[in-house]
Amino acid sequence: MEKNVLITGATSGIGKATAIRLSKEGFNLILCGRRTQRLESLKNQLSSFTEIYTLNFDVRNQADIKNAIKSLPEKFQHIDVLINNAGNAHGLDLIQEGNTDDWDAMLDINVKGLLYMSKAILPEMVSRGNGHVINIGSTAGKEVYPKGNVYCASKHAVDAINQGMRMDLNGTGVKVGAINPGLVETEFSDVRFKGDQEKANKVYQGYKALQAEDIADIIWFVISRPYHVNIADLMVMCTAQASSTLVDKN
Ligand code: NDP
Ligand code: 8X3
Repeated sequence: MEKNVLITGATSGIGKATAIRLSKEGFNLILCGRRTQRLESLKNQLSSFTEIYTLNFDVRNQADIKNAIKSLPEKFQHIDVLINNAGNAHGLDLIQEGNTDDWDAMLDINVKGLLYMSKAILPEMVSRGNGHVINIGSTAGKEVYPKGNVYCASKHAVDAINQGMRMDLNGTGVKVGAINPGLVETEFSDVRFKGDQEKANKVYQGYKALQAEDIADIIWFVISRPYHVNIADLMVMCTAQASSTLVDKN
């Protein structure tokens, strides 16, 4: 049977690059995001390579997720691979100066959104005795950096959930693993700095950051291993980066 892969956050960055990569590797794709126009144009771009279905919802809304998954046509109802990728940082502030709306967004999207998606899809994987969940964490889930406070907390939560999922699903046939990138040049910093392009561009200046396509390559590698091989927890940084706070910029 052809494999169906569901990607959250497919309208941009890592999710979009993964959709493009996997479309050329024989996977059928369910592409999710809030920006409908971007979903439709990606569907048009990739439909000559594979079958694409788009779903438009906010991962914060559990009811919308459930309805979206229920609405899938029969062909797409078995989801072989769930890529929990949707997420962002909102702000980069000292904890005492942080914006509570930003905190809510990061915890609701990066943590609860990932949980709601998993809750909507895991029971079907378990009943089939087969499936693969890939959680996109971050180096920010492995170490904390100044002003990263709540974003780092959200990604530490993803790290914990990834471990917990792997334990709870042990014996069900469902594989679980995380990919934890360092700095990747996407719209991530535009979102973090609320459209301040100058600040966003600065993050990637003076060195070669990871590109979204680099992570897409890794995701392809992870999902194309034989069934008995599970990449449980992978960390990747660009060569110029040694830790969240040590980047060789010249
Ligand atoms: P982008 O900003 O380029 O993409 C973020 C994606 O998430 C978009 O497709 C966006 O879609 C989706 N998204 C955000 N909020 C919601 C929401 N409420 N509901 C549904 N979808 C949402 O960033 P990246 O590609 O860089 O980020 C993807 C993942 O990678 C995130 O989890 C991020 O934390 C992680 N990551 C990123 C790193 C980086 O340096 N870039 C490093 C390590 C991890 P839309 O707005 O259309 O809904
Ligand atoms: C994204 C990378 O360093 O901005 O998770 O936290 S970083």
